[in-house]
Amino acid sequence: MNIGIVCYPTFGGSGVVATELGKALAKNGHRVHFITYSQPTRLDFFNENVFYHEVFIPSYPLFQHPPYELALSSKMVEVVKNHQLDLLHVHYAIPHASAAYMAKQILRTQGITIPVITTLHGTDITLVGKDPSFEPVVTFSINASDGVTAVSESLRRDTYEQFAVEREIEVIPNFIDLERFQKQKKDHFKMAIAPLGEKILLHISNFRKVKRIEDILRMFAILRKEMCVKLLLIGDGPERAGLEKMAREMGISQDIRFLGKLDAIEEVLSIADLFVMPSEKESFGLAALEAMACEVPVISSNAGGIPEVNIQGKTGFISEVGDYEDMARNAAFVLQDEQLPVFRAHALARAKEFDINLILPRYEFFYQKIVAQS
Ligand code: GMT
Repeated sequence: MNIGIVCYPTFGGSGVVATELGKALAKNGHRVHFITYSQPTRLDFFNENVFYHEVFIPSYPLFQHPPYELALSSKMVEVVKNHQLDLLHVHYAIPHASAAYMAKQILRTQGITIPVITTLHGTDITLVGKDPSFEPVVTFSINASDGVTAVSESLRRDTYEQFAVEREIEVIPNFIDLERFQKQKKDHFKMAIAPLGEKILLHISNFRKVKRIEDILRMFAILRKEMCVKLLLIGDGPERAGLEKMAREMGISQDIRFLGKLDAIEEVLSIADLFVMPSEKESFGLAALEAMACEVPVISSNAGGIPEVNIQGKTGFISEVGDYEDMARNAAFVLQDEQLPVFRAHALARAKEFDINLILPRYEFFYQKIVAQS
């Protein structure tokens, strides 16, 4: 098939899922056209079936906010026409689903039918999309899509509860490339970070408020009174400066490293003993799945779709959002030398259930179904 993928090119989860999906489809012989405003972070290889079309937004002094959505629709029209696309698959509803609707209408006037599939990722529904500034457009454009998928059962439920959506929503969970995400031997790195054999806790995110990283600092402060631990924090975002200050004020900063944005996260995951995800909202928790694939158990909140990934008492533990004391107790349990290998093995086994080779055919099947119906 000739598939157009529209996504955010950034480090965020939806962009990563879209890019990895496109790469896997290309390897399977489909021609994949990425349409976005800059080269997706993980689109770092050459493949004869992968094409990248940059959306250019002309500036003009009148525009306080450059109209990205219009430029995106125009680019979609151009790519669909010139490359004979069979379908457009947009990731994250805002503004991609409504931009695709506009492109579809324009193409219809030119006698071209293009099915649109929208994949809902999380905050497009649970946070941003609910805002009255966006809600009518989000509801309309989801209903106007030819096919809709959500990355978890929880997100599917939230969508029906919070929007007047009548479309059938297919749940296709996120996936993992087990060739890339596997535990590597990185003893020298582990020695450098934890020379006394300290256990290593890890968190990766975009450092937004919704991630509740302050709970990690609080649970870490409790835990380090009981055992020798280090905390690594990967990523960057609006909360980082405040968290660094908080760590200094709590007197725990000597055991914490803020590593900033990193690409080769599987290398850091390879030396981690525990992954922490205390989010207030999380439709799936891709970072937790990446950790599990590298044999790292997960201490998490019970937000959204996380319990569909992290299994209580098996691959880690789940606590109520905000209950950092419970998270600290659970972490201390998992990190015991006789427990850790068992949790590690369960984490890997669970991650294998989300192998990209199992999930990719579900997208291909869905594509065929939607194209046949259109
Ligand atoms: O986590 C974020 O804030 C980024 C966000 C995104 O859309 O880029 O991630 C969402 O999509 C990911 C991929 O489907 C999910 O794994 C994340 O759980 C989800 N984030 C939230 O729901 C907060």
